[in-house]
Amino acid sequence: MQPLFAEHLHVGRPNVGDRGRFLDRINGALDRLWLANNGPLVQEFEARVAAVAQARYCVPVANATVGLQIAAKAAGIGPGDEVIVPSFTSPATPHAMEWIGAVPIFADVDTETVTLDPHHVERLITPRTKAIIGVHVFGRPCHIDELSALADQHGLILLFDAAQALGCTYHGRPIGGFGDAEIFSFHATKYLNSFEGGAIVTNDPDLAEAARAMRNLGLDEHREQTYLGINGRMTEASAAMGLTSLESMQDFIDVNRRNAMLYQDGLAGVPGVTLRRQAPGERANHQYVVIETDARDAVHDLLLEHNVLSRKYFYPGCHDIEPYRSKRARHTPLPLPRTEALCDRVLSLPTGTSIGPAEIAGICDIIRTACLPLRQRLAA
Ligand code: T4K
Repeated sequence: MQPLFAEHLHVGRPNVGDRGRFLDRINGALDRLWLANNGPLVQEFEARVAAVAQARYCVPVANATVGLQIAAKAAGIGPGDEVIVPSFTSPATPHAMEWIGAVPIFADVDTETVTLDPHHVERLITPRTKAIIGVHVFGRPCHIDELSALADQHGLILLFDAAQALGCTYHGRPIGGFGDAEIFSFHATKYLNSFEGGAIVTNDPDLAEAARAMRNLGLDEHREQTYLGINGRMTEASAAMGLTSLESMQDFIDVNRRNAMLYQDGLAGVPGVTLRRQAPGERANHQYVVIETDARDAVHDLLLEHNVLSRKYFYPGCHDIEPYRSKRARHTPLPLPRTEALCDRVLSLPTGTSIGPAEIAGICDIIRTACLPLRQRLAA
């Protein structure tokens, strides 16, 4: 069979902004001989991200995983503390907690937003619970009001894994200013990338100060060793890319939005396929185009035959991966029926600036074929 596409199409193809601006920044760093340790580009990036998020403080870090670890420690989460997280997320979310000795406890999601179901979270709260981490999955904001009320009522820390949600809003306010802190990712596969990178954003001065020191081996601004630290520093090269990406942020979002609409039209009427929607009335970054279908594996495999590398984000659920699967009774005290159903049905499709109308039309045709009843498919 001749594949429809000669080259691989990827879900996470990086968006690249103005190369000239990026190279100028890199040259500046080389001229200054300042490449790491909170250099001027990192500081500029910090200010820009804080402005986008409308948060008082931003602490750029090497990636969102280490950002989650640092934010959790800075907020006061420690060994043995139970932290309620969704299972429907990147392994980065629970792994970051497990690495600092905390105990991820998996909660179910609701099917509309695929983010933490606050009712389920409430049932999981015990005297050992220290925190809740909501994840704005595919950029769709969590039930922030309900989770905030729960956190207040039970005296819990509330963090948001906002790795996928830069540029999205909740009740019209940018993601980044909610809970005790939120954590962004600028990994190459995110629509706004800094090669690798992340940022902790918060309105809490103490948390910001602790996080700033912790990312630098625990050294505070006076070079006093005040905290247990780690190397979570962002480099100047990453900040150069991040700043350049920020200048094209709206262009990237516009392309993503156009692509999402093309997929919506192209998949209309395909039996058994639904496209995940963004929150009504909110601004979205549209960086993930996600379908749900019972024929997920057939769709995935046929796309692969045509060189389209779709991604099963998130499959399996984190409660079903090690080290959590072996200690299911500890990490998953309640069944997660909605997560399990979702994990078997979701598929992320290529989008971003390397994907255009022709690619999307082809991908939609392949999906339509994969969803035909077998007899019609063989005849197609
Ligand atoms: N929380 C959430 C909710 C997250 O989604 C993530 C990351 C994190 C926390 C942690 O953030 P970081 O610590 O990474 O900052 C990818 C990304 O590696 C990961 O960052 C992301 N979530 C996750 C959803 O997706 P993989 O294993 O699927 O990525 P990979 O390397 O297979 O790349 C995906 C596709 O992109 C491939 O087809 C190849 C293509 N690609 C990739 C890279 C890196 C390119 O074309 N160019 C590239 O430079 O996890």
